[in-house]
Amino acid sequence: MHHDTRLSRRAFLAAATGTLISTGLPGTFVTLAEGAQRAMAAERRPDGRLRLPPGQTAVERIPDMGGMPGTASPVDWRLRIHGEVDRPVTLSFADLLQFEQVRVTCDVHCVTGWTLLDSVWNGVRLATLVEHARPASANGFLVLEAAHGYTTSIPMHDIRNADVLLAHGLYDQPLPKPNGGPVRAVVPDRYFYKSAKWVEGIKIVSNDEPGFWETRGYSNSADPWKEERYRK
Ligand SMILES: Nc1nc2c(c(=O)[nH]1)N[C@H]1C(S)=C(S)[C@@H](COP(=O)(O)O)O[C@H]1N2
Ligand SMILES: [Mo]
Repeated sequence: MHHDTRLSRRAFLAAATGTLISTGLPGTFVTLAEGAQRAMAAERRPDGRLRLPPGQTAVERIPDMGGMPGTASPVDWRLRIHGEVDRPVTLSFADLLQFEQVRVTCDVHCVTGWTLLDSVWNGVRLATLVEHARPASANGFLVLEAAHGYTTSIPMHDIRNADVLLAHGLYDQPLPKPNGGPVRAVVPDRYFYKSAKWVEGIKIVSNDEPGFWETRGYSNSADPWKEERYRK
């Protein structure tokens, strides 16, 4: 369905990061059986939207979509919250655990066409962390800064959704390194490239700074129900 895109993304990633992406590609992920797919396609969310956004196929478990992992362990990991804030802070992993902990069950949607239903994440709401740093304005953007220069941005008002997290756990286990450990963002209602893995910084800005994929042809708004896959 999106094979050309997948292959070009793979080639691009290999060139951009020096890492060959070997999983999560066409044919290598396990999709739900056809009957289950059809049943899912008829299901709706509490907000009335389709459970499975257009053009998506549900998979059985989370594929590891690659990217270049950060080197931080929970012991040396730091998170810098900076930019247009009144109280810039640097947090350790131990600090992160001092904030209110939440457990969120949600669906995540990769722009290449797979959807993982009912994934379970443990972490801290992004809103909690951002409020801690006292942003200068409520209407700016968050630039999520990951290892090796991967970035993505989300509007400040999007983090009011209680499901938007900085996650350190997946299915109640420490977040595996390939999936972004020790700490990643989870932004469930946007294509999954907005969910930066190996997050090391959150920069608050009043003017948006489109990120890694957003400056390489992908949509900056990334709404799966509007199929906003590519930049117009
Ligand atoms: N730092 C970083 N974060 C990233 C990526 C990446 O390459 N680097 N890929 C994104 C994309 S396109 C997807 S689909 C998800 C994949 O997450 P997973 O590997 O846990 O399945 O991570 C997102 N976050
Ligand atoms: Mo993705």
